[in-house]
Amino acid sequence: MDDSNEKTEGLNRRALLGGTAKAAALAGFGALGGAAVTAGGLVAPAPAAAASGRSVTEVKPGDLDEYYVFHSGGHSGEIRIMGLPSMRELIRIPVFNRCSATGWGLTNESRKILTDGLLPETRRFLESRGGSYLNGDLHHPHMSFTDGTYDGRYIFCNDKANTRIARIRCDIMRADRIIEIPNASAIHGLRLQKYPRTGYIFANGEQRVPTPNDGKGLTDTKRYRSHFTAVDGDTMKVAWQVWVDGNLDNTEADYQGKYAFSTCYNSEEGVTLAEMTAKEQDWLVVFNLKRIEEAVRSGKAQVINGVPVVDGRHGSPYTRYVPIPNSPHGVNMAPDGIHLTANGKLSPTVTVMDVRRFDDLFDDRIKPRDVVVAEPQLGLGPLHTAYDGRGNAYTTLFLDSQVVKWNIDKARRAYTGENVSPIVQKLDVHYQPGHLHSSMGQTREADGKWLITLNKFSKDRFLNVGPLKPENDQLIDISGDEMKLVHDGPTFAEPHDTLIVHHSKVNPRSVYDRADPMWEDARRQAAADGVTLETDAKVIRDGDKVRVYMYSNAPVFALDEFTVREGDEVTVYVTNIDDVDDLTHGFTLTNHGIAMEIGPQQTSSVTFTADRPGVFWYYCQWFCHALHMEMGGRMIVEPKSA
Ligand code: CUK
Ligand code: CUA
Repeated sequence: MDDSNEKTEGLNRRALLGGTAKAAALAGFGALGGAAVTAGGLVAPAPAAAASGRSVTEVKPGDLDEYYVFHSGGHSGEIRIMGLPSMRELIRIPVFNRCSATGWGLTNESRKILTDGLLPETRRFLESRGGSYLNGDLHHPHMSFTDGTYDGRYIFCNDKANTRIARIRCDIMRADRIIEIPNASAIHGLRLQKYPRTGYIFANGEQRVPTPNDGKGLTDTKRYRSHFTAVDGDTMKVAWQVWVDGNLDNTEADYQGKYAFSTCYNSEEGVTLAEMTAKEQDWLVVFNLKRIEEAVRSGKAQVINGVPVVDGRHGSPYTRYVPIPNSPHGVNMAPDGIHLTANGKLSPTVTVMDVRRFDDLFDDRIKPRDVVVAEPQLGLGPLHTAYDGRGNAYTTLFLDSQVVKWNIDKARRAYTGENVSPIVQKLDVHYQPGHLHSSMGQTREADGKWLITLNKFSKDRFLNVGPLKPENDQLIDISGDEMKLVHDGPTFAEPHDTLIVHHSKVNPRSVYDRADPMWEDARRQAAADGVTLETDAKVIRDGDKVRVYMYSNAPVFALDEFTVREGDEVTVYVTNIDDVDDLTHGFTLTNHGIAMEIGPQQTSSVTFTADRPGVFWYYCQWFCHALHMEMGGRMIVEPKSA
């Protein structure tokens, strides 16, 4: 497609649509598959205009990628790590899901992480359901910051499905703490304090529910509240919550450590789609961190379910509401530390605010809309914006199936009446993009090299694999004046957001530290049993509880058999004493639904009831040695009557 035509025509068409944009958008959301064609009026997209000749995405065999990509797994509940520019998937991090390969959700160590942070009533609810949730909906992974850029300590992410937040240690790429957020419902937007450090994790409870949600006043929607939550990232405890008007969507933080921001839809506070979209304007809520902290410190917050909650609805000193057209979705801070964009979703506009004006707004020297410095019309269905650090912004247009590159300064000038178009280029993507992310783009070190758009539909871009199609994550080279589409990347359900982190920021271990806190319980139990995890192979009987300790050293388990009695509760501890890069063992117990990874220098354990007499082999499922197939042993279960 000819971009230069698209540039001029695009704008006119959009201007023409202006008043009916919302109707078109809503119609489009109702018929997603054809939305690009019907709502946008576009002709069929041109084939991928990949870089002609040389491939900029090629990473030669044996060479390493320049960036880590931490890719959300959406309702698969996991995170994937990819390399960029190759877009190769490198590994997966199980978080809210169960994992057949690693035993996440099955081992005692992972179950502890999955259950420890649940609220008491949730634990009761899950008791008859295996003790922990099986699913999660992971939208937003973000790396911890120090001084406005990534520090490689942690990745934090949300679970919209079950109102949780997880912290992942970047040294081992495993979650070490998962907490359920009280009072709130459906944690959606999640961002981190950028300055001076993380600090807070800001999390939006998207759904409005009665507070407390205790079965009283069920249909009295006036009692329904959305909760904005700040969690202390060091302790993983909820620091405070704020009630707001409307439904909280996405969130963001500034580079000064003063404010957090959330987009809200449903300013109508309706409960049906028609009610929720009735008004032409919703808002961005600005949270004044100092004032909220001060209120909590001086006891002005009410404590609900153990959490200090302040009322930040209209008129409170803690918040300000900036009207934004219409049902805004993404909110993105520019690396210049000045500009903040709220993306209109049902409005073809992106609203640009100058965060330096928020002090005046809180002191009531200016009106809420006075913080707005630009509001360019970009196209249909703007959802998220990324930045290149050179003054340009890139916004996904969900309904138009495009990314639009635009210039912030020109948008500001146009807003003051100057006759200048901020739009630099529009590029077709395939199809219906949600999030997009630029390399280091959510830090003050944005380097303007790469952009990934996370497209919700792939349709005809890949071999047909049946009714459920992959998503399509497209890589765009933004290093030049023009955006160039260079790679199509199929992914399984469903990346909502991603992080592009320069490899220099991340430095994981290759073998575990024997002192790792992850298997603290195993260490304590072994000490009580007089067992040394690294050197002992022992079976300890304790009533009808049996603890089996063994270590593994390619290609053998230290125990090639152990005997228990039918009905025993058996815990198997395996310590991998191999101290070699990439030498992971596994422990799979046949016909017991048990499998777990044991990384080099790691201890893993699993507990089950040996409820059938017989001989059951266990084996190592991680190919580790020329004699890997022989690495196994027998569990002998004697019948009760014998
Ligand atoms: S949300 Cu999915 S496209 Cu959950 Cu960040 Cu915008
Ligand atoms: Cu150990 Cu395969």
